[in-house]
Amino acid sequence: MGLWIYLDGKFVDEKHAKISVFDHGLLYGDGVFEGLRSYDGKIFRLYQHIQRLYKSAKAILLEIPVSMEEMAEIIKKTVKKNKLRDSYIRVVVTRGVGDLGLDPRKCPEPTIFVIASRINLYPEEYYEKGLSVVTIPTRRNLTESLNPAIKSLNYLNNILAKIEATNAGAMEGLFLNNDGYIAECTGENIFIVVENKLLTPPIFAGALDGITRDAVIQIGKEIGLDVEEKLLTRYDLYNSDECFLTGTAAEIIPVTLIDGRKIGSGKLGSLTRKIREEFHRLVQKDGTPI
Ligand code: PXG
Repeated sequence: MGLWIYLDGKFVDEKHAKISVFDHGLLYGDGVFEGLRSYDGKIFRLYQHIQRLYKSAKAILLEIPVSMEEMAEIIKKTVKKNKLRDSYIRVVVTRGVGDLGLDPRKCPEPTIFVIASRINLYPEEYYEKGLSVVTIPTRRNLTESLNPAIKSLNYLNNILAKIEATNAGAMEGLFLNNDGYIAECTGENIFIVVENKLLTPPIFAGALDGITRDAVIQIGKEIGLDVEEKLLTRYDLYNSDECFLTGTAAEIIPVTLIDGRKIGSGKLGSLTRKIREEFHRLVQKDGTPI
């Protein structure tokens, strides 16, 4: 027996969890999603993720046909049904089935599915030795075109970036925005440590308003760092003492090489280690019980 997938009001075996070839999520990437995580039976920042999902949906004029409270129940039930305590949860809402034209008015009913499974983004050793990251040629989507704050099903911008990073022999790709400032990585936000300062690009630079990012900003303040959201250049990154990425899937992972420049000592830095320890404490303590 595989996983139980929540699909439009029912739990179905993963083999039978199928959606139509006429679903506009597939035909046009017309939809939104979230990636959450549960730790020891508690979903980290559940309501923050749900709020972001509904904001993404609102931005694309997609009305999710269940309330936020119902969505929370659906997510909790999906984790429970799969008897998972530590899980990665994917929530997807598409425009639904329509015809072969773009017009969303032809899609009367959004499709909703939730997958609760596991994820292992980077091999464990990289959490100690750090990732190598390269700046990639593709620029982050323009805010005025497809706002990176929308977690839409159209991730081609990110996928192209990932391919470019892989082709360059790096583990991750660093996006610049169209003005040349640092935006984020393909599926993670970016931070640097400079002396006692913790710096990260503002959301308007072309980053997702990351929930891990938000938790790290809170942790940074709690441990006495000066936290600042600031436009950053590659020069700032190359000359930082420490650099790390944040994301639900990756959690907190150090970066020790950027475009061939060694960052700080070239190993996991002490503040990154400290922030990661605090983050692990937070996810075990906080969270909505399933
Ligand atoms: N930026 C982007 C573009 C993301 O997709 C983050 C930042 C981090 O946000 P959170 O809220 O998770 O701290 C994300 C989310 C993957 C994968 O498999 C990663 C994400 C989403 C989907 C898949 O690498 N990260």
